Amino acid sequence: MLNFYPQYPTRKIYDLSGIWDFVFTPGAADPAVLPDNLTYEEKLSVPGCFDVLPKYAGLRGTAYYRTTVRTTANADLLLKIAGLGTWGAIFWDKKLVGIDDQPYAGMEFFFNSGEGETHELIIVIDNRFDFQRQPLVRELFDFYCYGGIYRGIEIHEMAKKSLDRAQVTTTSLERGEVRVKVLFNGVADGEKVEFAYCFDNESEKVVSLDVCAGSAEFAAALADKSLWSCEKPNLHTLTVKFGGDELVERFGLRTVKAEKGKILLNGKPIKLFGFNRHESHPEFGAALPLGVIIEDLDLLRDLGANFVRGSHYPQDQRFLDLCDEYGILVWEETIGWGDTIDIQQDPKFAAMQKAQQPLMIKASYNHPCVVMWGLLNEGQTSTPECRALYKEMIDYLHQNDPTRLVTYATKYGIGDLNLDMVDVVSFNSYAGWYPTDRTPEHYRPLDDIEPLLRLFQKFCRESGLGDKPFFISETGAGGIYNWRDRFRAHWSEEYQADYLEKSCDLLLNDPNVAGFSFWVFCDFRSYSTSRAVKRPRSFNNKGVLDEYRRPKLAYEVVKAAFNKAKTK
Ligand code: ADA
Repeated sequence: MLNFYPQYPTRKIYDLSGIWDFVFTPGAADPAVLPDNLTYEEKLSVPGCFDVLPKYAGLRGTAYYRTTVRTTANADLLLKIAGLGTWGAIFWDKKLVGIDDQPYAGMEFFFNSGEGETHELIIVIDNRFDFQRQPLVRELFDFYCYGGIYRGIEIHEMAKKSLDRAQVTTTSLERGEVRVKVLFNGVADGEKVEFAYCFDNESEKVVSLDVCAGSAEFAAALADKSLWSCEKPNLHTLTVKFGGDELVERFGLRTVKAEKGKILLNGKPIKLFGFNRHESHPEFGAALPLGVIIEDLDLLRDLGANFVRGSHYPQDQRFLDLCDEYGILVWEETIGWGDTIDIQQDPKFAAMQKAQQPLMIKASYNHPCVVMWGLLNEGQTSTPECRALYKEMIDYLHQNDPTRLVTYATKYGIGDLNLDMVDVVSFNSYAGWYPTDRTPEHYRPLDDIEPLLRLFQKFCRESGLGDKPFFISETGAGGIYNWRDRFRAHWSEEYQADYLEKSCDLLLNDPNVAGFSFWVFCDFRSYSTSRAVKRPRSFNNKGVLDEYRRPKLAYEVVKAAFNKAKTK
Protein backbone atom coordinates (compact mmCIF):
# COMPACT_ATOMS: atom_id res chain seq x y z
CA MET A 1 0.00 0.00 0.00
CA LEU A 2 1.60 3.24 -1.11
CA ASN A 3 -1.08 5.55 0.26
CA PHE A 4 -4.38 5.45 2.10
CA TYR A 5 -7.01 5.71 -0.58
CA PRO A 6 -7.52 3.91 -3.91
CA GLN A 7 -5.73 6.28 -6.23
CA TYR A 8 -6.26 4.21 -9.39
CA PRO A 9 -9.46 2.26 -8.61
CA THR A 10 -9.96 0.64 -12.03
CA ARG A 11 -6.39 -0.53 -12.71
CA LYS A 12 -5.05 -4.01 -12.32
CA ILE A 13 -2.54 -3.48 -9.50
CA TYR A 14 -0.18 -5.99 -7.92
CA ASP A 15 0.86 -5.08 -4.37
CA LEU A 16 4.27 -6.69 -3.96
CA SER A 17 4.59 -6.30 -0.19
CA GLY A 18 5.28 -9.65 1.40
CA ILE A 19 8.03 -12.21 1.82
CA TRP A 20 10.75 -12.19 -0.85
CA ASP A 21 13.76 -14.47 -1.43
CA PHE A 22 16.99 -12.90 -0.26
CA VAL A 23 20.74 -13.22 -0.44
CA PHE A 24 23.44 -10.86 0.84
CA THR A 25 26.96 -10.60 -0.58
CA PRO A 26 29.82 -8.48 0.78
CA GLY A 27 29.84 -6.36 -2.39
CA ALA A 28 29.55 -6.82 -6.14
CA ALA A 29 32.13 -5.20 -8.41
CA ASP A 30 29.21 -3.72 -10.35
CA PRO A 31 25.81 -4.13 -8.66
CA ALA A 32 24.06 -3.17 -11.92
CA VAL A 33 25.22 -6.49 -13.37
CA LEU A 34 23.30 -9.53 -12.17
CA PRO A 35 25.50 -12.52 -11.27
CA ASP A 36 24.10 -15.82 -12.56
CA ASN A 37 25.24 -18.04 -9.72
CA LEU A 38 23.14 -16.62 -6.87
CA THR A 39 21.46 -18.94 -4.41
CA TYR A 40 18.63 -17.34 -2.49
CA GLU A 41 18.93 -18.94 0.90
CA GLU A 42 16.65 -16.76 2.94
CA LYS A 43 13.27 -15.04 3.10
CA LEU A 44 12.97 -11.39 4.09
CA SER A 45 10.08 -9.01 4.40
CA VAL A 46 9.44 -6.28 1.83
CA PRO A 47 9.27 -3.49 2.85
CA GLY A 48 12.20 -4.04 5.18
CA CYS A 49 15.82 -3.14 5.89
CA PHE A 50 18.23 -6.06 5.96
CA ASP A 51 21.06 -4.31 7.80
CA VAL A 52 19.04 -3.88 10.96
CA LEU A 53 18.43 -7.62 11.35
CA PRO A 54 20.66 -9.51 13.80
CA LYS A 55 22.46 -11.43 11.05
CA TYR A 56 23.32 -8.41 8.88
CA ALA A 57 23.35 -5.59 11.44
CA GLY A 58 25.72 -2.86 10.35
CA LEU A 59 26.94 -4.72 7.25
CA ARG A 60 27.44 -2.95 3.96
CA GLY A 61 27.41 -4.77 0.64
CA THR A 62 25.12 -5.91 -2.16
CA ALA A 63 21.80 -7.60 -1.37
CA TYR A 64 19.46 -9.34 -3.81
CA TYR A 65 15.70 -9.46 -3.25
CA ARG A 66 13.70 -11.73 -5.53
CA THR A 67 10.00 -12.39 -6.01
CA THR A 68 7.67 -13.93 -8.59
CA VAL A 69 5.01 -11.78 -10.23
CA ARG A 70 2.13 -13.05 -12.37
CA THR A 71 0.87 -10.54 -14.92
CA THR A 72 -1.04 -10.57 -18.20
CA ALA A 73 1.31 -11.59 -21.04
CA ASN A 74 2.91 -8.72 -22.99
CA ALA A 75 1.38 -6.12 -20.67
CA ASP A 76 2.73 -2.58 -20.38
CA LEU A 77 3.75 -2.28 -16.77
CA LEU A 78 4.47 0.56 -14.41
CA LEU A 79 6.59 -0.39 -11.40
CA LYS A 80 6.27 2.04 -8.49
CA ILE A 81 8.85 1.93 -5.71
CA ALA A 82 7.83 4.30 -2.93
CA GLY A 83 11.35 4.51 -1.46
CA LEU A 84 14.48 2.44 -1.00
CA GLY A 85 18.07 2.95 0.04
CA THR A 86 20.73 3.57 -0.53
CA TRP A 87 20.91 2.50 -4.19
CA GLY A 88 18.92 -0.01 -6.25
CA ALA A 89 18.88 -1.80 -9.59
CA ILE A 90 15.76 -3.50 -10.94
CA PHE A 91 15.83 -6.65 -13.05
CA TRP A 92 12.75 -8.11 -14.77
CA ASP A 93 13.32 -11.65 -16.02
CA LYS A 94 17.06 -10.98 -15.53
CA LYS A 95 17.01 -7.86 -17.75
CA LEU A 96 17.94 -4.51 -16.20
CA VAL A 97 14.87 -2.25 -16.39
CA GLY A 98 15.90 0.61 -14.16
CA ILE A 99 18.20 2.14 -11.55
CA ASP A 100 16.64 3.58 -8.41
CA ASP A 101 19.33 5.90 -7.10
CA GLN A 102 17.19 8.43 -5.21
CA PRO A 103 17.08 7.29 -1.56
CA TYR A 104 13.63 7.68 0.06
CA ALA A 105 12.10 9.27 -3.05
CA GLY A 106 9.34 7.49 -4.97
CA MET A 107 10.51 6.34 -8.40
CA GLU A 108 8.65 4.78 -11.34
CA PHE A 109 9.73 2.47 -14.18
CA PHE A 110 7.86 1.54 -17.37
CA PHE A 111 8.55 -1.72 -19.19
CA ASN A 112 6.74 -4.52 -20.98
CA SER A 113 6.09 -7.77 -19.14
CA GLY A 114 7.09 -9.83 -22.19
CA GLU A 115 5.97 -13.35 -23.09
CA GLY A 116 4.17 -15.52 -20.57
CA GLU A 117 2.48 -14.77 -17.31
CA THR A 118 5.05 -15.70 -14.69
CA HIS A 119 8.00 -13.37 -14.17
CA GLU A 120 10.93 -12.88 -11.87
CA LEU A 121 11.54 -9.47 -10.30
CA ILE A 122 14.89 -8.88 -8.62
CA ILE A 123 15.74 -5.70 -6.77
CA VAL A 124 19.43 -5.30 -6.02
CA ILE A 125 20.16 -3.07 -3.06
CA ASP A 126 23.64 -1.74 -2.47
CA ASN A 127 24.20 0.12 0.79
CA ARG A 128 27.95 0.70 0.49
CA PHE A 129 29.29 4.24 0.69
CA ASP A 130 30.57 4.96 -2.79
CA PHE A 131 30.45 8.57 -3.88
CA GLN A 132 30.66 7.67 -7.56
CA ARG A 133 27.63 5.42 -7.43
CA GLN A 134 25.62 7.19 -4.74
CA PRO A 135 26.76 10.72 -3.90
CA LEU A 136 23.57 11.56 -1.95
CA VAL A 137 24.52 9.66 1.22
CA ARG A 138 27.78 9.60 3.09
CA GLU A 139 29.34 8.05 6.15
CA LEU A 140 29.39 11.29 8.11
CA PHE A 141 25.60 11.68 8.10
CA ASP A 142 24.20 11.93 11.60
CA PHE A 143 21.55 9.32 10.79
CA TYR A 144 22.13 5.71 9.87
CA CYS A 145 21.84 5.15 6.12
CA TYR A 146 20.05 1.80 6.00
CA GLY A 147 20.02 -0.72 3.18
CA GLY A 148 16.68 -2.07 2.09
CA ILE A 149 13.32 -1.49 0.50
CA TYR A 150 11.92 1.15 2.82
CA ARG A 151 8.38 1.46 1.51
CA GLY A 152 5.76 -0.25 -0.65
CA ILE A 153 6.13 -1.57 -4.20
CA GLU A 154 3.36 -1.91 -6.78
CA ILE A 155 3.08 -2.99 -10.38
CA HIS A 156 0.27 -1.47 -12.45
CA GLU A 157 -0.89 -2.83 -15.81
CA MET A 158 -1.20 0.19 -18.06
CA ALA A 159 -3.14 1.19 -21.17
CA LYS A 160 -1.02 2.78 -23.94
CA LYS A 161 -2.49 6.16 -22.96
CA SER A 162 -3.26 6.69 -19.30
CA LEU A 163 -3.49 9.10 -16.40
CA ASP A 164 -0.44 9.91 -14.33
CA ARG A 165 -1.35 12.47 -11.65
CA ALA A 166 -3.44 15.65 -11.36
CA GLN A 167 -2.13 18.68 -9.47
CA VAL A 168 -4.76 20.82 -7.78
CA THR A 169 -3.90 24.43 -6.89
CA THR A 170 -6.25 26.61 -4.84
CA THR A 171 -6.84 29.91 -6.66
CA SER A 172 -9.69 31.38 -4.58
CA LEU A 173 -10.59 30.35 -1.04
CA GLU A 174 -13.84 32.31 -0.97
CA ARG A 175 -15.14 30.92 -4.25
CA GLY A 176 -13.66 27.43 -3.83
CA GLU A 177 -11.78 27.80 -7.11
CA VAL A 178 -8.88 25.65 -8.22
CA ARG A 179 -6.61 25.17 -11.17
CA VAL A 180 -6.13 21.54 -12.20
CA LYS A 181 -3.22 20.21 -14.20
CA VAL A 182 -3.77 16.65 -15.40
CA LEU A 183 -0.60 14.74 -16.28
CA PHE A 184 -0.86 11.95 -18.86
CA ASN A 185 1.27 9.00 -19.89
CA GLY A 186 1.71 8.21 -23.58
CA VAL A 187 -0.13 11.24 -24.96
CA ALA A 188 1.74 13.28 -27.58
CA ASP A 189 2.04 17.06 -27.57
CA GLY A 190 -0.78 18.82 -29.38
CA GLU A 191 -3.06 15.78 -29.12
CA LYS A 192 -6.62 16.45 -27.96
CA VAL A 193 -7.81 14.48 -24.95
CA GLU A 194 -11.35 14.06 -23.76
CA PHE A 195 -11.83 13.16 -20.13
CA ALA A 196 -14.40 13.42 -17.34
CA TYR A 197 -13.79 14.85 -13.89
CA CYS A 198 -15.70 15.53 -10.71
CA PHE A 199 -15.01 16.86 -7.23
CA ASP A 200 -16.24 14.96 -4.17
CA ASN A 201 -19.67 13.48 -4.97
CA GLU A 202 -20.59 16.08 -7.58
CA SER A 203 -21.77 15.02 -11.02
CA GLU A 204 -19.18 14.49 -13.74
CA LYS A 205 -18.19 17.08 -16.30
CA VAL A 206 -16.55 16.22 -19.62
CA VAL A 207 -13.79 18.39 -21.07
CA SER A 208 -11.77 18.23 -24.24
CA LEU A 209 -8.32 19.85 -24.08
CA ASP A 210 -5.03 20.03 -25.97
CA VAL A 211 -2.07 18.34 -24.31
CA CYS A 212 1.11 20.35 -23.93
CA ALA A 213 4.27 18.84 -22.40
CA GLY A 214 2.33 15.78 -21.23
CA SER A 215 -0.39 17.72 -19.39
CA ALA A 216 -3.63 19.64 -19.82
CA GLU A 217 -4.96 22.37 -17.53
CA PHE A 218 -8.37 23.72 -16.64
CA ALA A 219 -9.99 25.94 -13.99
CA ALA A 220 -12.94 24.79 -11.88
CA ALA A 221 -14.89 25.54 -8.71
CA LEU A 222 -16.01 23.14 -5.99
CA ALA A 223 -19.58 23.06 -4.70
CA ASP A 224 -18.33 22.27 -1.19
CA LYS A 225 -15.95 25.10 -0.38
CA SER A 226 -14.86 23.91 3.05
CA LEU A 227 -11.24 24.80 3.73
CA TRP A 228 -8.39 22.72 5.07
CA SER A 229 -6.89 24.02 8.33
CA CYS A 230 -5.17 22.53 11.39
CA GLU A 231 -8.40 22.73 13.38
CA LYS A 232 -10.65 21.50 10.55
CA PRO A 233 -8.62 19.46 8.10
CA ASN A 234 -11.36 19.09 5.47
CA LEU A 235 -10.27 17.10 2.45
CA HIS A 236 -11.74 16.91 -1.04
CA THR A 237 -11.31 14.48 -3.89
CA LEU A 238 -10.88 15.02 -7.59
CA THR A 239 -11.74 12.03 -9.76
CA VAL A 240 -10.56 11.97 -13.39
CA LYS A 241 -11.66 9.35 -15.95
CA PHE A 242 -9.78 8.96 -19.20
CA GLY A 243 -10.28 5.96 -21.48
CA GLY A 244 -10.63 3.05 -19.07
CA ASP A 245 -8.30 4.67 -16.52
CA GLU A 246 -9.42 6.42 -13.37
CA LEU A 247 -7.44 8.61 -10.98
CA VAL A 248 -8.46 9.89 -7.56
CA GLU A 249 -6.51 12.76 -6.01
CA ARG A 250 -7.14 13.95 -2.49
CA PHE A 251 -6.43 17.62 -1.74
CA GLY A 252 -7.37 20.52 0.50
CA LEU A 253 -8.50 24.04 -0.26
CA ARG A 254 -5.88 26.15 1.43
CA THR A 255 -3.28 28.84 0.79
CA VAL A 256 0.11 29.43 2.40
CA LYS A 257 1.92 32.76 2.25
CA ALA A 258 4.72 34.63 3.97
CA GLU A 259 3.98 38.24 4.81
CA LYS A 260 5.52 40.78 7.19
CA GLY A 261 7.40 38.14 9.13
CA LYS A 262 4.39 35.85 9.52
CA ILE A 263 3.38 32.56 7.95
CA LEU A 264 -0.24 32.83 6.79
CA LEU A 265 -2.47 29.78 6.41
CA ASN A 266 -5.65 30.73 4.56
CA GLY A 267 -4.72 34.38 5.07
CA LYS A 268 -4.42 34.10 8.87
CA PRO A 269 -1.12 34.16 10.80
CA ILE A 270 -0.23 30.83 12.34
CA LYS A 271 2.65 29.90 14.61
CA LEU A 272 4.23 26.55 13.84
CA PHE A 273 5.55 24.49 16.74
CA GLY A 274 6.65 20.90 16.69
CA PHE A 275 9.50 18.53 16.00
CA ASN A 276 11.99 17.26 13.51
CA ARG A 277 11.35 13.59 12.86
CA HIS A 278 13.44 10.83 11.30
CA GLU A 279 11.84 7.74 9.77
CA SER A 280 13.83 5.39 11.96
CA HIS A 281 13.33 2.56 14.41
CA PRO A 282 15.94 0.27 15.98
CA GLU A 283 14.20 -2.88 14.74
CA PHE A 284 12.92 -1.72 11.37
CA GLY A 285 15.50 0.85 10.28
CA ALA A 286 14.01 3.23 7.73
CA ALA A 287 11.17 0.83 6.82
CA LEU A 288 8.60 1.93 9.37
CA PRO A 289 5.59 -0.35 9.68
CA LEU A 290 2.24 1.39 9.53
CA GLY A 291 1.71 0.78 13.24
CA VAL A 292 4.83 2.81 14.09
CA ILE A 293 3.82 5.65 11.76
CA ILE A 294 0.42 5.86 13.44
CA GLU A 295 1.99 5.64 16.89
CA ASP A 296 4.30 8.54 16.02
CA LEU A 297 1.37 10.64 14.90
CA ASP A 298 -0.61 9.82 18.02
CA LEU A 299 2.35 10.91 20.11
CA LEU A 300 2.78 14.13 18.11
CA ARG A 301 -0.89 14.91 18.64
CA ASP A 302 -0.64 14.12 22.32
CA LEU A 303 2.34 16.49 22.51
CA GLY A 304 0.18 19.21 20.99
CA ALA A 305 2.52 19.77 18.03
CA ASN A 306 1.04 21.34 14.91
CA PHE A 307 4.21 20.95 12.84
CA VAL A 308 6.77 18.35 11.74
CA ARG A 309 9.95 18.88 9.79
CA GLY A 310 10.52 15.71 7.80
CA SER A 311 14.26 15.59 8.31
CA HIS A 312 16.15 15.04 6.04
CA TYR A 313 14.54 13.39 2.99
CA PRO A 314 11.31 12.94 1.02
CA GLN A 315 8.59 11.57 3.28
CA ASP A 316 6.53 8.39 3.29
CA GLN A 317 3.26 9.24 1.51
CA ARG A 318 1.32 7.36 4.17
CA PHE A 319 2.72 9.68 6.84
CA LEU A 320 1.70 12.71 4.75
CA ASP A 321 -1.77 11.23 4.16
CA LEU A 322 -2.22 11.04 7.93
CA CYS A 323 -0.86 14.57 8.48
CA ASP A 324 -3.47 15.73 5.93
CA GLU A 325 -6.16 14.00 7.96
CA TYR A 326 -4.94 15.24 11.34
CA GLY A 327 -4.16 18.83 10.33
CA ILE A 328 -0.43 18.67 11.07
CA LEU A 329 1.76 20.98 8.97
CA VAL A 330 4.90 19.58 7.36
CA TRP A 331 8.22 20.83 5.99
CA GLU A 332 9.39 18.27 3.43
CA GLU A 333 12.93 18.36 2.06
CA THR A 334 15.20 16.59 -0.38
CA ILE A 335 18.05 14.55 1.08
CA GLY A 336 21.13 16.44 2.19
CA TRP A 337 23.32 16.62 5.25
CA GLY A 338 26.22 18.99 5.81
CA ASP A 339 27.32 18.92 2.18
CA THR A 340 30.50 20.93 1.89
CA ILE A 341 31.37 23.15 -1.03
CA ASP A 342 33.58 20.60 -2.78
CA ILE A 343 30.66 18.16 -2.70
CA GLN A 344 28.12 20.74 -3.86
CA GLN A 345 30.35 21.53 -6.81
CA ASP A 346 30.65 17.93 -7.90
CA PRO A 347 28.58 17.69 -11.13
CA LYS A 348 27.11 14.28 -10.32
CA PHE A 349 26.08 15.37 -6.82
CA ALA A 350 24.47 18.55 -8.16
CA ALA A 351 22.62 16.65 -10.89
CA MET A 352 21.31 14.07 -8.39
CA GLN A 353 20.23 16.81 -5.99
CA LYS A 354 18.26 18.50 -8.75
CA ALA A 355 16.78 15.20 -9.94
CA GLN A 356 15.17 14.68 -6.50
CA GLN A 357 13.11 17.84 -6.71
CA PRO A 358 10.59 16.90 -9.44
CA LEU A 359 10.09 13.51 -7.75
CA MET A 360 9.30 15.12 -4.41
CA ILE A 361 7.00 17.75 -5.92
CA LYS A 362 5.15 15.17 -8.01
CA ALA A 363 4.61 12.86 -5.04
CA SER A 364 3.50 15.49 -2.55
CA TYR A 365 1.94 18.32 -4.56
CA ASN A 366 -1.62 17.69 -3.37
CA HIS A 367 -0.90 17.27 0.33
CA PRO A 368 -2.35 20.33 2.04
CA CYS A 369 -0.22 19.47 5.08
CA VAL A 370 3.04 20.18 3.22
CA VAL A 371 3.50 23.93 3.61
CA MET A 372 7.24 24.29 3.10
CA TRP A 373 9.86 22.76 0.83
CA GLY A 374 13.41 22.46 2.06
CA LEU A 375 16.74 21.45 0.58
CA LEU A 376 20.37 20.73 1.45
CA ASN A 377 20.17 20.63 5.25
CA GLU A 378 23.16 22.45 6.75
CA GLY A 379 24.98 22.65 3.44
CA GLN A 380 27.92 24.98 3.29
CA THR A 381 26.15 28.32 2.82
CA SER A 382 28.98 30.44 4.14
CA THR A 383 30.98 30.72 0.92
CA PRO A 384 29.97 32.63 -2.23
CA GLU A 385 30.59 29.51 -4.37
CA CYS A 386 27.62 27.76 -2.74
CA ARG A 387 25.14 30.19 -4.25
CA ALA A 388 24.78 28.68 -7.72
CA LEU A 389 23.37 25.30 -6.62
CA TYR A 390 21.13 26.83 -3.95
CA LYS A 391 19.81 29.36 -6.46
CA GLU A 392 19.02 26.73 -9.05
CA MET A 393 17.26 24.51 -6.52
CA ILE A 394 15.31 27.33 -4.85
CA ASP A 395 14.26 28.77 -8.23
CA TYR A 396 13.11 25.33 -9.33
CA LEU A 397 10.85 24.98 -6.29
CA HIS A 398 9.40 28.48 -6.74
CA GLN A 399 8.79 27.96 -10.45
CA ASN A 400 7.23 24.54 -10.15
CA ASP A 401 5.11 25.01 -7.06
CA PRO A 402 3.50 28.34 -6.21
CA THR A 403 1.53 26.80 -3.33
CA ARG A 404 4.31 26.46 -0.76
CA LEU A 405 7.12 28.39 0.91
CA VAL A 406 10.77 27.58 0.31
CA THR A 407 13.41 27.40 3.01
CA TYR A 408 16.52 25.53 4.13
CA ALA A 409 18.05 24.98 7.54
CA THR A 410 21.36 26.76 8.04
CA LYS A 411 24.02 26.10 10.63
CA TYR A 412 25.96 29.21 9.69
CA GLY A 413 23.73 31.70 11.49
CA ILE A 414 24.80 35.25 10.78
CA GLY A 415 27.48 33.98 8.40
CA ASP A 416 24.94 32.56 5.94
CA LEU A 417 25.03 34.08 2.46
CA ASN A 418 21.88 32.73 0.80
CA LEU A 419 19.02 33.72 3.05
CA ASP A 420 17.85 36.48 0.71
CA MET A 421 16.65 33.76 -1.69
CA VAL A 422 14.24 31.93 0.63
CA ASP A 423 10.70 32.73 1.81
CA VAL A 424 11.37 31.69 5.41
CA VAL A 425 14.73 32.10 7.17
CA SER A 426 15.49 28.99 9.20
CA PHE A 427 18.33 28.66 11.69
CA ASN A 428 19.60 25.56 13.44
CA SER A 429 20.66 26.63 16.91
CA TYR A 430 22.35 24.54 19.55
CA ALA A 431 23.46 27.25 21.98
CA GLY A 432 23.37 25.78 25.47
CA TRP A 433 24.15 22.32 24.15
CA TYR A 434 27.22 22.26 21.92
CA PRO A 435 29.96 24.53 23.23
CA THR A 436 31.63 26.67 20.59
CA ASP A 437 35.07 28.31 20.61
CA ARG A 438 33.36 31.57 21.45
CA THR A 439 31.37 30.32 24.43
CA PRO A 440 33.31 29.76 27.64
CA GLU A 441 32.84 26.39 29.27
CA HIS A 442 30.36 26.59 32.11
CA TYR A 443 27.98 24.54 34.18
CA ARG A 444 24.48 24.18 32.64
CA PRO A 445 24.84 26.91 29.97
CA LEU A 446 21.10 27.45 29.58
CA ASP A 447 21.66 31.18 29.58
CA ASP A 448 23.41 30.89 26.21
CA ILE A 449 20.15 30.06 24.43
CA GLU A 450 18.53 33.49 24.41
CA PRO A 451 21.54 35.63 23.34
CA LEU A 452 22.03 33.56 20.18
CA LEU A 453 18.32 33.80 19.34
CA ARG A 454 18.49 37.60 19.73
CA LEU A 455 21.66 37.75 17.63
CA PHE A 456 19.96 35.89 14.78
CA GLN A 457 16.93 38.18 15.00
CA LYS A 458 19.08 41.32 15.02
CA PHE A 459 21.02 40.02 12.02
CA CYS A 460 17.76 39.45 10.11
CA ARG A 461 16.45 42.93 10.91
CA GLU A 462 19.73 44.57 9.91
CA SER A 463 20.31 42.62 6.72
CA GLY A 464 16.96 43.23 5.04
CA LEU A 465 15.51 39.85 6.03
CA GLY A 466 13.14 41.33 8.61
CA ASP A 467 10.03 40.78 6.50
CA LYS A 468 10.65 37.08 6.10
CA PRO A 469 9.21 34.73 8.73
CA PHE A 470 11.90 33.81 11.26
CA PHE A 471 12.12 30.11 12.03
CA ILE A 472 14.22 27.94 14.35
CA SER A 473 14.44 24.74 12.36
CA GLU A 474 16.45 22.83 14.98
CA THR A 475 17.27 23.29 18.63
CA GLY A 476 17.60 20.70 21.35
CA ALA A 477 19.75 18.87 23.85
CA GLY A 478 20.71 15.24 24.39
CA GLY A 479 19.07 13.32 27.20
CA ILE A 480 19.77 9.65 27.73
CA TYR A 481 16.62 7.72 28.54
CA ASN A 482 16.48 6.85 32.23
CA TRP A 483 19.69 8.72 32.98
CA ARG A 484 18.61 10.82 35.94
CA ASP A 485 21.08 13.08 37.69
CA ARG A 486 20.80 15.24 40.79
CA PHE A 487 23.30 17.68 39.17
CA ARG A 488 20.90 17.98 36.24
CA ALA A 489 24.03 17.87 34.03
CA HIS A 490 24.48 17.39 30.28
CA TRP A 491 22.99 14.11 28.98
CA SER A 492 20.60 13.78 31.92
CA GLU A 493 16.87 13.75 31.30
CA GLU A 494 16.76 16.73 33.67
CA TYR A 495 19.10 18.90 31.60
CA GLN A 496 17.17 18.14 28.44
CA ALA A 497 13.86 18.95 30.15
CA ASP A 498 15.23 22.24 31.49
CA TYR A 499 16.63 23.11 28.05
CA LEU A 500 13.35 22.49 26.27
CA GLU A 501 11.32 24.25 28.95
CA LYS A 502 13.44 27.35 28.54
CA SER A 503 13.24 27.08 24.75
CA CYS A 504 9.44 26.68 24.81
CA ASP A 505 9.18 29.75 26.96
CA LEU A 506 11.35 31.84 24.63
CA LEU A 507 10.07 30.58 21.30
CA LEU A 508 6.36 30.26 22.03
CA ASN A 509 6.09 33.68 23.60
CA ASP A 510 8.08 35.67 21.05
CA PRO A 511 5.73 37.09 18.39
CA ASN A 512 8.71 37.51 16.07
CA VAL A 513 9.29 33.76 15.90
CA ALA A 514 7.08 32.35 13.13
CA GLY A 515 7.78 28.81 14.14
CA PHE A 516 10.21 26.21 15.41
CA SER A 517 10.87 22.51 15.46
CA PHE A 518 12.74 20.84 18.28
CA TRP A 519 15.51 18.43 17.51
CA VAL A 520 14.15 15.80 17.77
CA PHE A 521 10.94 13.77 18.13
CA CYS A 522 12.59 10.48 19.12
CA ASP A 523 16.11 9.08 19.41
CA PHE A 524 17.47 7.37 16.31
CA ARG A 525 20.48 5.32 15.28
CA SER A 526 23.39 7.42 14.13
CA TYR A 527 27.08 6.82 13.57
CA SER A 528 28.25 3.26 13.92
CA THR A 529 31.88 4.26 13.39
CA SER A 530 34.27 5.93 15.84
CA ARG A 531 32.34 9.15 15.20
CA ALA A 532 29.92 7.69 17.73
CA VAL A 533 32.22 9.07 20.42
CA LYS A 534 29.93 12.12 20.25
CA ARG A 535 26.82 9.97 20.05
CA PRO A 536 26.51 7.83 23.20
CA ARG A 537 25.03 4.39 22.45
CA SER A 538 25.59 5.19 18.75
CA PHE A 539 22.25 7.02 18.83
CA ASN A 540 21.33 10.66 18.51
CA ASN A 541 19.83 11.12 21.97
CA LYS A 542 18.01 14.43 21.55
CA GLY A 543 14.56 12.84 21.29
CA VAL A 544 11.84 13.66 23.80
CA LEU A 545 11.12 9.96 23.34
CA ASP A 546 13.72 7.26 23.11
CA GLU A 547 14.01 5.09 19.98
CA TYR A 548 11.24 2.78 21.26
CA ARG A 549 9.00 5.83 21.74
CA ARG A 550 9.29 5.79 25.55
CA PRO A 551 8.86 9.31 26.97
CA LYS A 552 11.64 11.15 28.78
CA LEU A 553 11.09 13.91 31.33
CA ALA A 554 11.11 16.49 28.52
CA TYR A 555 8.03 14.92 26.96
CA GLU A 556 5.65 16.18 29.65
CA VAL A 557 7.37 19.57 29.77
CA VAL A 558 6.93 20.17 26.04
CA LYS A 559 3.45 18.68 26.05
CA ALA A 560 2.30 21.12 28.73
CA ALA A 561 3.81 24.11 26.91
CA PHE A 562 2.49 23.15 23.46
CA ASN A 563 -1.00 22.37 24.67
CA LYS A 564 -1.14 25.68 26.52
CA ALA A 565 -0.03 27.50 23.35
CA LYS A 566 -2.69 25.66 21.36
CA THR A 567 -5.52 26.89 23.52
CA LYS A 568 -4.35 30.52 23.37
C1 ADA B 1 22.41 19.24 12.92
C2 ADA B 1 21.74 18.35 11.88
C3 ADA B 1 20.91 17.26 12.50
C4 ADA B 1 21.59 16.66 13.72
C5 ADA B 1 21.84 17.74 14.75
C6 ADA B 1 22.55 17.25 16.02
O1 ADA B 1 21.81 20.41 13.12
O2 ADA B 1 20.97 19.08 10.97
O3 ADA B 1 20.68 16.28 11.51
O4 ADA B 1 22.77 16.07 13.35
O5 ADA B 1 22.70 18.71 14.17
O6 ADA B 1 21.99 16.41 16.71
O7 ADA B 1 23.65 17.72 16.30
